[in-house]
Amino acid sequence: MKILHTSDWHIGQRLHNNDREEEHRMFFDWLKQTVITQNIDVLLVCGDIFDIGFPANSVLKIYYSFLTSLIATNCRQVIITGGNHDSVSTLDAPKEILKFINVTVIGGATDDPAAEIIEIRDETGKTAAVVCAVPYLREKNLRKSIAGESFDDRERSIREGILNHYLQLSDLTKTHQNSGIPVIAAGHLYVQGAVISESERGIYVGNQAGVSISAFPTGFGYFALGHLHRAQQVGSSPPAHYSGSPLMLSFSEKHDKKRVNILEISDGKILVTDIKIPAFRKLISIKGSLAEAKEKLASLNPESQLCDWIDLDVEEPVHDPLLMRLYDDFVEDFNTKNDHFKIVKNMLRFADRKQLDTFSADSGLTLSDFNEVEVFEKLLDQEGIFEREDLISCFNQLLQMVHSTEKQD
Ligand SMILES: [Mn+2]
Repeated sequence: MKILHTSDWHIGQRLHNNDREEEHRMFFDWLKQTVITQNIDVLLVCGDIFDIGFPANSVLKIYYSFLTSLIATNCRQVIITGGNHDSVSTLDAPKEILKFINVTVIGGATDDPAAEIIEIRDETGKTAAVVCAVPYLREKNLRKSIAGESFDDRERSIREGILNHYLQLSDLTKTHQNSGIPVIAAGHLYVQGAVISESERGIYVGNQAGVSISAFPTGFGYFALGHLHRAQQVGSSPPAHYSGSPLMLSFSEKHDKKRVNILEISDGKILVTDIKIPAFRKLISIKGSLAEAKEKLASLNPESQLCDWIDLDVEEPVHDPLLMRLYDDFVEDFNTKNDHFKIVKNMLRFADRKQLDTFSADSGLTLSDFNEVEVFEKLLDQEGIFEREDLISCFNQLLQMVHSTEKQD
């Protein structure tokens, strides 16, 4: 029996305001073909299905089209769990209907961890594996907040809450474990020591709140993780893997090899392999003086199926207003004349000028390098506000309302 583990689809994501729907459609075509050619029985998706809580109808359409396209395949069961980007109610709303096409949705945690336990049967109806489909655990699922509590105490109790959740699931699946049936634990969380990239929007998980993989209870045969966008293995016994996002969600992921993980279960053993996802477009960073950048841009060869996206970072030694004008014209002209390449992010800096905006004081970053939540978090940092989960979740809701009204079709 084969399970395909993927996560962090982020359908509806925009990169520097550029739509990715075409890439997502191509990914889902590829995924459906992979399900067929690899004879996948179960598809397990570990959170962050959508990029925002209330996605546009065109985004929902991509999701439902994909799920229904699996009906004609050998995939007998799809398990969808919610991530920190997902709204529990958006994911859960079609749950009852999706059941009829063998899609199980666990949008958020409830008081009953047993609801997350899904038995996977083989063709003969025998239980071949068990998936503990743990969604993103929100602070309210994990602990009661205590007035006057320190930041460290709060993080410690979040960690304990996470581990306790998995402990309950391990206890609840003891019978299966004792009969040699592999139990797979899903999760949408940060595991200590894992490598993060720029596109992960931290809601409450600062690095300190990460749980060490060795602290998890025993009894699981594999940890199927989501949350981090870089595919990586974070534990070996039992194997613990982040499948990573199928698309490069930020320029910091431009060299990442995107993949899905395949678990092959036979005789109670799990063999883990992975399959590379084709890059439908490349993300390219170009740095240098304007002349150097022009030369590098001219030497690019169109190789991708879709237009490649470019992050152009030009630095000139001496401040020159005329050059600023030439630069803007160049970027505009380049984008008008090119079908295969598009500059989606660009910056012109002068070495003799200190940047005025606070974001770039020491890092060389400008406001456009940050997403809205990161800017809000910087404000909280600046104001020394540590009780931030409610504020950030309120800010996210507002942001999602803005995003979901921005684009309607
Ligand atoms: Mn994510």
